[in-house]
Amino acid sequence: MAHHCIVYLDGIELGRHKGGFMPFELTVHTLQPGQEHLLSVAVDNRLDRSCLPLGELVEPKRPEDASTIQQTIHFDFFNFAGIHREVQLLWLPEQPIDGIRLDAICAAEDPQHSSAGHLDYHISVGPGEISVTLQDASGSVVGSAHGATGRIPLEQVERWGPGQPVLYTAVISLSRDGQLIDRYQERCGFRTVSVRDGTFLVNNQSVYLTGFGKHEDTVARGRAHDQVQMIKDYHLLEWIGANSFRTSHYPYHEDWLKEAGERGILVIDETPAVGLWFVGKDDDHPFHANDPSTAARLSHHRAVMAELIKRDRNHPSVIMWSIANEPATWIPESRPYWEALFNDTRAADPSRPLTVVECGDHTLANPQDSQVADLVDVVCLNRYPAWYFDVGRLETIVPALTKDFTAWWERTGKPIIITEYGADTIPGLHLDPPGIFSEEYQREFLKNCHEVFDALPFVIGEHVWNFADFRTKQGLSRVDGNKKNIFTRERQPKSAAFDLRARWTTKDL
Ligand code: GCB
Repeated sequence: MAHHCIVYLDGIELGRHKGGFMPFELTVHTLQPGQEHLLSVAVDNRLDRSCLPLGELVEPKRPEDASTIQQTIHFDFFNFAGIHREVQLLWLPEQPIDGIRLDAICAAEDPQHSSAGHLDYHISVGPGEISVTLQDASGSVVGSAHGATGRIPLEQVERWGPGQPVLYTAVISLSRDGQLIDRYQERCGFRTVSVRDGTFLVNNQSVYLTGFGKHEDTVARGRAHDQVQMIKDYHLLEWIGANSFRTSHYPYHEDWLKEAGERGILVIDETPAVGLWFVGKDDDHPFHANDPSTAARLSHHRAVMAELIKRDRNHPSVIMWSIANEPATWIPESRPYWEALFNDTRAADPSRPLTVVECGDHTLANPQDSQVADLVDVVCLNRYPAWYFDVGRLETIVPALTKDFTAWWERTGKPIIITEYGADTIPGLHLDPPGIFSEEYQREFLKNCHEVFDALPFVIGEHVWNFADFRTKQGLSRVDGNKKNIFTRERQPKSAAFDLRARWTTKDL
């Protein structure tokens, strides 16, 4: 529900929720079988400085403006209003299974062979007896345990990994007085993730990430989830040879993570913390300790981070948490904000690497000033050479990026994923020599970037910005939305799609 909602039953408020992308539940005890009820959901997509993403509600400054408050946003995707995910009425037993945490543990060593492992589980539940059985990928039961918290040891586990979607199924049953009350099935996968010596390791094998930053954005549905479109997008990801994507710039519908698990696709899972940028004047930044919206936003950010981990931690596809996209990391006063979030996130999930995606302006987001460079496990950089800087000058890409990335590596010793790089491309516009906005420019742009990535061993992944054209607010630099993408909004390929497919499906990266 974007971004605030109030739920009413028969006109009486049941509850409310802030935050547009995560599910929430409300309990109702007054429904009667055979009676008609009216469930209403009121949504409000206005964003203020305490929200994520961050927005501002501004008093009109000029008499010719309408007298209503105006919404400004500091992010580059359309602020769709409405109900974007399902509203479901579930008939549940009293005190049902309320939360399932599965930690599928296996040793990092010996990735080629199956080895011993165990499933640690924790079920949040009221009174009753819990039993858990674990089935392997073929459906055979391989272990079981009783109690709300427990461990199922396994002599041999088969690993989940990129392109290797081996999933187990935990079946959790709740009984009371010998009666089955509730049952739930959750998929899980045994794999390790770590960052070591400038590499990203899955099952102790180094992985080079190929793929995209995406958006939940389609012509017919805006930001609302569409299962058919999602499957189409997965087919395109597989066709082009992408092994990963980032849920830029907010948590996606959970089906995206489930499907990634079923297909062996790796996901960088991002919060809606975008737009933490200057708001108005230079000294009006979002980290002022004496600004009440800073404290409100930090507490909301901590809450959405916790919600995200709770919802997504069981998915083996999630290999890293992205705490924010393009915040003003160079502001010294932001340090306590980041420390709080990193401490929370590491405590909640010590098993996954963490990142904050640094902004595309390398003069601001630089390794000397970044207040998160020492906190992240992987440096994630958005970069737009020969576009927002030196526009049209493709020859600047190799020297500029080489210098920039080398500085980050020398300062941090951490591997780098390029989480965004791209140039707006109008499909069907052909120019020789390659001028900006043409398909030729996009191809040359990518070729030059890839030359740098291939030459620097500490660059461990490339996510093109973006997968498919998407709607944004109107502005002089946006012609019918953002066009930096490899597919059109209707999911037809631009010329560069074939270059990427050749690179990602044949090259040993
Ligand atoms: C960025 C942002 C992304 C924008 C992109 C662009 O750095 O992270 O949300 O869409 O630049 O195209 O300007």
